[in-house]
Amino acid sequence: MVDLEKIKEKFLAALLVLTKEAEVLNLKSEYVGKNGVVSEILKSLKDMNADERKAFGPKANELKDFIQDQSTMRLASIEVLEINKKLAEDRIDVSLTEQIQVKTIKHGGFHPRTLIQQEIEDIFLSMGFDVLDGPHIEDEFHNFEALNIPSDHPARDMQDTFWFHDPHDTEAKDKIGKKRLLRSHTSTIQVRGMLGRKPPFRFIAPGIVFRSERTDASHEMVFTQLEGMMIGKDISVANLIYFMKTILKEIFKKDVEVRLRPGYFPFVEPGFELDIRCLICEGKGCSVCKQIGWVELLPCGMVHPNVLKAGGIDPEVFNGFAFGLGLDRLVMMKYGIDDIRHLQSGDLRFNSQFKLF
Ligand code: FA5
Repeated sequence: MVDLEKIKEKFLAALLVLTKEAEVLNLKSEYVGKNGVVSEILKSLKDMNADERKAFGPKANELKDFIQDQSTMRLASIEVLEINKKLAEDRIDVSLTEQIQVKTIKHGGFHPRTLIQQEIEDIFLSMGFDVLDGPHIEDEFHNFEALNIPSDHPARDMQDTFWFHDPHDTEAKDKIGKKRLLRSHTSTIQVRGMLGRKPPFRFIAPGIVFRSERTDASHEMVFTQLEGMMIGKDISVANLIYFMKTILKEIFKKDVEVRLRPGYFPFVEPGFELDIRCLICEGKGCSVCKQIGWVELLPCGMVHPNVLKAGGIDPEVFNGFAFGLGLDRLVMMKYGIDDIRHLQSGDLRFNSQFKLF
């Protein structure tokens, strides 16, 4: 009588070292295949007498089932091993890809205007200002009327505005009765900002503006301003001047020479022009400062009562200041850029000189 236990042990010892699917299938066939060891034993049952068959038959069948089950389990574990091996081989080596990128892809840099704008926004945010945005396509109310510049006011000619209609055609209005234009300054945001707030408040609003102007070293047709407004009680010109100087010191990280002179803007009273000593020529005279050694940078003033009224604020109770920083000119002064047109050139050799991402 064959020893089924020995056959079982031999099968198991052989099975456990196998690592390939084909090897397992071969082993299984050696035992329970058509002419396999166990299959032959089962065939021999018919030659046994009834008692032997009764004692041996179930054990032989159990062995057959055991071999089949063990083979199936081994096949499943080999499949898992192979999947894991494949995953390990296909793993993406991120550091390798990066090395390749460094060689083949050039990294860009932030535009210098973006760098300065972010820096200024951070300074103002740290002083409790909100940062607002506004539409580039404006109506004449926000660009002029709300700023104390009615349609017959000569100050409308101070900024050569791009209109969507003939500005002299009084009938020319859009479907909802408004004359549209490309905003000529960020002061449009003053009334928009005031209407949603109760004093005291303070905000800045950076953004591009559009003017039909002849370009030169310090003038563009599309340029950037940064509007600022602070409204509260008992705000004075001294506060305004201190504030402007502090901001310039923060931006330039050193004392810069500035001068304040009277300036006329219908939306402030009194109004000032704050000029900076030209840092391109150090005041000697160049194309940026038009040979005068000073650059107009930061007009400002105390908000006119009519503007406060347009913003829903009682001028008898509250007052405040506003300013309109020329951001492109500030960038020029900070980085020593001698022509504003470089900023809009799109020339990557220019842009890549500044801080990388
Ligand atoms: C204004 O636009 C006023 N809205 C500023 C203001 C706001 C005054 C609040 C008082 C209170 P102005 O036209 O001067 O003002 O322009 C402001 C600044 O923008 C200038 O000092 C200058 O730095 C810059 N700027 C003006 N025109 C150009 C231009 N064509 N190209 C580049 N920068 C310009």
